[in-house]
Amino acid sequence: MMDIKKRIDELVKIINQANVDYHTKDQPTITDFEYDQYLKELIELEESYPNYKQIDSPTQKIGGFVLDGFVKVTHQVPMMSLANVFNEEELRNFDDKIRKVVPSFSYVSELKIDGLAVSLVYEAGLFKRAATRGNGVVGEDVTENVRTIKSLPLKLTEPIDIEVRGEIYMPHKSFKLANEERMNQNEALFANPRNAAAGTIRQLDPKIVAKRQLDLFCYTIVNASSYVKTQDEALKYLKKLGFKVNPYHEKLEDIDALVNKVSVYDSLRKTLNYDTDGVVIKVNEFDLYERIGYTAKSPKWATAYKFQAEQVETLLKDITFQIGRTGVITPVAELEPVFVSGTTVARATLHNEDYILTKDIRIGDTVVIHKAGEIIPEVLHVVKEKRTNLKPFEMITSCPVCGTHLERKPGEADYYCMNPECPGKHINTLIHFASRQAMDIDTLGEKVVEMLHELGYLNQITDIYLLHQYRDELKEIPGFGDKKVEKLIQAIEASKKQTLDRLIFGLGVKHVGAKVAKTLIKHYPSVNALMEAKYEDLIQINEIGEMIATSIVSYFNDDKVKEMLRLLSEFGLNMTHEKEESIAHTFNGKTLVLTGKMESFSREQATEIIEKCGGKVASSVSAKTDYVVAGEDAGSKLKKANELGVKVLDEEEFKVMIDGLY
Ligand code: 0OX
Repeated sequence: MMDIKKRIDELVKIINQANVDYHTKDQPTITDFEYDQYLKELIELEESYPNYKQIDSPTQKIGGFVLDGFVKVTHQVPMMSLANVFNEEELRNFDDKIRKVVPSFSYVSELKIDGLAVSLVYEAGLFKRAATRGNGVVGEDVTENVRTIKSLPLKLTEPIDIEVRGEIYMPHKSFKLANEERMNQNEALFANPRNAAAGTIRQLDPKIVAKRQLDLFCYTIVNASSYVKTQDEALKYLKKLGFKVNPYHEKLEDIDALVNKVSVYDSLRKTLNYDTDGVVIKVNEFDLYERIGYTAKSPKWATAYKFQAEQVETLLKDITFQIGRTGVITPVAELEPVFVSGTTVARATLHNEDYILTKDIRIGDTVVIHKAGEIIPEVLHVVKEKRTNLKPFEMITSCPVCGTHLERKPGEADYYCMNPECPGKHINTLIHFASRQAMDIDTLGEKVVEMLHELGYLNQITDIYLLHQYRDELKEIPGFGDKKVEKLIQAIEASKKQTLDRLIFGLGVKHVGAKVAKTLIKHYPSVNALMEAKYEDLIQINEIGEMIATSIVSYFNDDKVKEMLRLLSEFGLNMTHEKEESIAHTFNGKTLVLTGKMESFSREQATEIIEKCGGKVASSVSAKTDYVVAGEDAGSKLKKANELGVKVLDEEEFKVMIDGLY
């Protein structure tokens, strides 16, 4: 037993150090593979020996239980915000005011991170609580979410009581991934990394937060003068304690030094993998703070010099309208192409009618554009002096594709084409239906769908399953040919066997992403059952709220949808979900643990097969385990199985037992 405790201690040390090297210092010391192996071993040991779980165990960063809501927290010391200055004159004014009160002092400049402020409480060096700023006096307890941030130290290098503040942000890479996922889940995209970080920190499921890869820079010690004398020392001390401190800060003798530096900070922006929106300047000496004083909201000894976001002027040639899969109509600015923040931009979103009217954007205007979050092109405002067009924008009233009258729902900013037959919708519906996460018809990608749509072969989902009738014609299309058409038809045929959740997700029901589809089929194991689903029953399901339930009921109640599903069933698509218990198999009701590498199956495939047989796959071996399936290089789990006398199956034995199921 002592050995196990020692190993757990050792693993905690190794992984915590690896986290510091990778996430705080940006200098990885072990490979991702080694990291995963250590973490896996630690998770297993902690599951088997929960008494030995360390208080600063890195397994806490995976995200624990789902929360009911966020508890309010009153900050011991209010969280102040920063006043802003936008040019050199305002910056010098800020400096003048201070010099009137205190004659001699220095400054510290810090890169301003564009995220959301958070306060972190440590007791005896251990992470206890994290809270958002809220209104500055009362924030929300987001401890469990912040705990998942890899660079957050759970244990400081000194056993002190301390409250620290910093900025949570979402790196560009995580932002891109988060938006890709939202796109796949049929959800509205985050406008910029700050919104994404704020939205993520308010997630009730810390596991989702862990996946989103937020990060954190710390910059303030509350009651700092009890620890150090200057901000410069505070930053050094924070670093020493184990916090991640942004490297771009320095001590400056006077305001001229900062004026000379602003452009350096500004040009850094393009090279960083996170958003910054300015430079923060703070008086360095803490003993001067009381004398310089505070306004109601912010200290007078600090200010933020805000960068001008890179903005360029260009001509708005036209406003076109894009129709989404759900029928939502999005106005798009067609621009004279310009170079901004690293790429040429020719189109930018105009969001919705209200956005255009509020900013009074008109076709022919010279507009100023930027990239929100350095990524998404956006029209900021119009250069009114250059206006020649006197005709204000008018939202279209009918669908640009099918001509149906558009509807704006009460309380929503968007217009919708409600015609379920609208081909404009269908092309997106078709692309989505065939996509990897849905029916996975890999030869039916976006370009092929577009082409077949243009040629009149594909207008709605059911047309996909009629394509084989046009085999010979399709082979004549330039770029298609024999092989490609045969492959396409085979892939379409194979898709008929896809699981029900993929079909449901593929239909593109508003608010029904891949995850919701998986949940749905557990409760409604057939398309017919779903068509009968009642709103009152749907909202009883965890994960399904009023919005999703309403959307499901209204989708399946449509006669056209019913007819489409009837046809799909007639074509031979799988319309049911086999409940696991229905198969009588040796693994039915049994718990299996997978370890090592199998030649013929990936972990996911093996899990799927076991679940099909009615079995369950657990991550660690215990007395409750019925079988351990051991592939090549099986490690500690195999050892444990042998110690506990759990039946071990090698790959061959496993194959025999699942004969016919793979
Ligand atoms: C930042 C940042 C924000 C201390 C007292 C008022 C503001 N976003 O990077 N705030 C502060 O300082 C607090 N420093 C920063 N670097």
